[in-house]
Amino acid sequence: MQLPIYFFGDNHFSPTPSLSNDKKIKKLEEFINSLEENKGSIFIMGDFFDYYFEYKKNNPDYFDDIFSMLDKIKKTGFEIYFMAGNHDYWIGDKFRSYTTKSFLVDQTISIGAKKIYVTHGDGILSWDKGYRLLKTILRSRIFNFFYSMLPKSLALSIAKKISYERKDSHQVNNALLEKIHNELIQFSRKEWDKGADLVIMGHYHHSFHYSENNKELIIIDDCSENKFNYIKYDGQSVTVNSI
Ligand SMILES: [Mn+2]
Repeated sequence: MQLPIYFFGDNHFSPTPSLSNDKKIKKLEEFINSLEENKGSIFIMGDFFDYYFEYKKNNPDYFDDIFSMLDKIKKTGFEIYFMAGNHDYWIGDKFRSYTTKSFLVDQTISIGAKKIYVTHGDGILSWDKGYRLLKTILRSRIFNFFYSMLPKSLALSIAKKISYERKDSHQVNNALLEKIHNELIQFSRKEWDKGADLVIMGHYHHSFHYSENNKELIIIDDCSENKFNYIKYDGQSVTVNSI
């Protein structure tokens, strides 16, 4: 993996056109153009798409603009890594071909001075039990097989409904937020004990930075139409930035 590494995610690009979606695509372009280097790595941490399901053939052209942008980034000299989120787990060979490597499970990256544990961040909380079961079902081969048989327009409308109802929490009260952070710190401690220096995740759509004993947890905020949040790791240190 080339340094520096830029981590971001939760762009939630929509399969249906909208002004807000166009603005988000522009923001991604603005971010890419702002990079001073012409090589390094882009690490997309999941929920890049609000909905992505890849068919064996005849895929809808919802994301062609984004694919051509990924193509351009890669041709510039950047490597592109992708970790699936809860909205875009159903990637296939087509999407993979635009990335250097795509991951369906959490990764530990050992490069430079730090060991970094990367996760999208869903399914960690103790009260997510029901969700974890749903996650197993939705990711199963049998579900994928039957879902892929549905007419594409029906599949999209079902997905939109699920996505709408399961929108990752944007607004939570402070008491719940504290509970969430405590659980994510507990989760991180396990990875720190296993040797990670830094745990990074997205999914929660806000930023949070915690450290103890030289170990760190960073939750990266999302990439909206107004603000593109990212982390830069240069092999020595990590900075949290936005554009
Ligand atoms: Mn998510």
